[in-house]
Amino acid sequence: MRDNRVVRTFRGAWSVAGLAAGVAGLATSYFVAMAMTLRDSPVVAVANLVVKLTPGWLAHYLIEQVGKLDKPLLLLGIFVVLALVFAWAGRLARRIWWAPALVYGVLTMIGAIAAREERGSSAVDVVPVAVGFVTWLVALSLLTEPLRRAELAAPAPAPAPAPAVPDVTAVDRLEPASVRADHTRRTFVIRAGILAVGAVVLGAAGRVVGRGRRHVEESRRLLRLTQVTEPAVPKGARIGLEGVTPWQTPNSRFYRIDTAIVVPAIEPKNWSLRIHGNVDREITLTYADLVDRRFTEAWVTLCCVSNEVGGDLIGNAWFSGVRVADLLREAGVHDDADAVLQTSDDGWTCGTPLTALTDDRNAMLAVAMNGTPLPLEHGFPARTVVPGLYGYVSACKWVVDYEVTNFADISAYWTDRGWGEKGPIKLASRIDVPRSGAEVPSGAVTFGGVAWAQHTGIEGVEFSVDGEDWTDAEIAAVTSTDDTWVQWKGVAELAEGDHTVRVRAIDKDGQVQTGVEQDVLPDGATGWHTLDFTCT
Ligand SMILES: Nc1nc2c(c(=O)[nH]1)N[C@H]1C(S)=C(S)[C@@H](COP(=O)(O)O)O[C@H]1N2
Ligand SMILES: [Mo]
Repeated sequence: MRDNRVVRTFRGAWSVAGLAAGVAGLATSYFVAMAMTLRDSPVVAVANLVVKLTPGWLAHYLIEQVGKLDKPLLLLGIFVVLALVFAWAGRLARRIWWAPALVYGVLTMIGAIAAREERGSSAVDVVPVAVGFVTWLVALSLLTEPLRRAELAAPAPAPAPAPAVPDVTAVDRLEPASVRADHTRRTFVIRAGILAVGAVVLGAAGRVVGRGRRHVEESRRLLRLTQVTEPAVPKGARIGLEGVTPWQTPNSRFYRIDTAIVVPAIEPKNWSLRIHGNVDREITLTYADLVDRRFTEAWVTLCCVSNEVGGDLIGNAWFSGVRVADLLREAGVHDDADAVLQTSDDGWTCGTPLTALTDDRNAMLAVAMNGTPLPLEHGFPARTVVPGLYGYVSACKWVVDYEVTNFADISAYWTDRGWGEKGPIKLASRIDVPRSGAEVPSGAVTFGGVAWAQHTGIEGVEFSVDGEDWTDAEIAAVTSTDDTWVQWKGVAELAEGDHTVRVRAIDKDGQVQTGVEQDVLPDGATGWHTLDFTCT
């Protein structure tokens, strides 16, 4: 006689296995995200991505229908979809054991893309989804293994089932088989139970672990930095050509480089900076001390030494903070010192030339970026910004220690790894328009981009098409400090066909940007940015 009861129970069990495995993976990924103090768990990152991808008209329609674009509602929706997909993956496993891996792979890809789209994300931010993926695979095989055994042990339906199911008709129907089935069923229930409890425990632990960052985000949100002003892009800084990188880089688009797998989450009240070493008086500055001091504000273009020719590891923001020169003067720097060894809360170090911190440039212990307290990823609550030096020798984020010292006596994170000691930013320029490989109408073709020579200033920009003579480009007005990049544009009359354009800049010392190509290691790339495009 056909035993439908057993078969039906099992089909449900496969869905339950899928669901339990799915939840377990969500829990581990959530926990890892919180332990890494990432801004959001993968699911929340996906919700953010959905919001970002929702076309304007649809958002508008939803707002009219539902009243607002509701994040909790969206999250609920995502969880419902996930639950269905998880259950489906479990059922797929019954017939095609490897099919769930594909389903999980797709979910993992979506999660990884969402994680990378998060503000200030870095490559390691995909670790939580990767952990979730592994959890899904392990948990599902743990749960489906007893189910497979139970199916083999269970009395088979009378007519042979679909061919993909192993031929179990030969299994005997005596007592031991059903005992075995009972046993494997118990194994299944126990494993599912352990996974469920584990998921709940991890979820709770993740909440506790993530609380640190949430508190700091909240403290940051509540800060009122009265001396910080809103950024106002100087008149004339924009060249007015579409496609050229915006002069001001919003915090959400600002490149991020650091060695921190876990972004330090520091409460302002727990932060202090110690200034010591070759000084008359050691100083310890609290956050309250810091924001009580007189502020300085400036546009500064930060650049990474790892920025390749034509690369985008560069950004321009309005920074607010106190002058490092003033702090060092109060500490009383000894004459024989030539360096400040900066240390961040996470132990990263850099050695900065003392002169760059004490001369007339606006070297700053910054607390705000583009008019808001520093984002956690960019060094909250305080970081150093030194115009004219690459980040790796100057722009210490989450900085907690300035040791006045000598280059001869110190080693720092990147200089230990073969990078140059001093790190002045090199004169450079980039083409943003047209894009490499673009097709543009023949005739008058417009070129544009940015050029920089922080703390020296850009005098001019030249471009050359198809190896012809260098032509002067028009450059936008520069701010008074010369510490920012400059937008440029130019026009050339071109016939149909393939073309090549290159750019070079001239700084205010009269130095012409070199065409000698050099790699980023050890102290920054050189060479002319060159790209190909086609006129149609
Ligand atoms: N604590 C800390 N500060 C750091 C780094 C780091 O790894 N750790 N990287 C430096 C490098 S190499 C650069 S280019 C800048 C980048 O700053 P940003 O991430 O705010 O753009 O930060 C600098 N400050
Ligand atoms: Mo860097």
